[in-house]
Amino acid sequence: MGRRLALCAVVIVLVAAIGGPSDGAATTSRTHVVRLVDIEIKPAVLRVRRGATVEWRFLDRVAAHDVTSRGRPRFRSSATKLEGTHRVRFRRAGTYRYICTVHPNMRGRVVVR
Ligand SMILES: [Cu+2]
Repeated sequence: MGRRLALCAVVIVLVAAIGGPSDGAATTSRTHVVRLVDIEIKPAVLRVRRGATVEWRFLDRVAAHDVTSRGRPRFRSSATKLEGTHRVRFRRAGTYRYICTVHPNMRGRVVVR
C-alpha cells in the first residue's frame, strides 16, 4: 500500500512538471510554417501557443520579400530575401503584426496565446 502511494506521488509530480506554468496556459515547442509565395502570405493570420517557433519560407523565386515587424509587441524582422527561411520563437502572448516592405499590401499577423 505504501509503495502504491509513493508511485502515485511520483506520477503527480511528473504530471505537474510536464504541465508547465502555474497560470494554466500551455506552452509549446512546435514550429509553424508560413509561406511567402505568389506575392502572398499563407496563412496571413496564424494562431500559436507561447513558445512556438514560426518559420517563414521565401518561395517566390522572382520576387524578393521581407518580414518586417510593425507596431507592438515587436519581433525580430527578416532581411529582404528571394529564398531561404526566417525563424522567430514567440515566448510572450500578443498579436504580432508584420508586412513585407517591398509589397506593403502583404500583411500578416501572428497571434500568440
Ligand atoms: Cu513582398
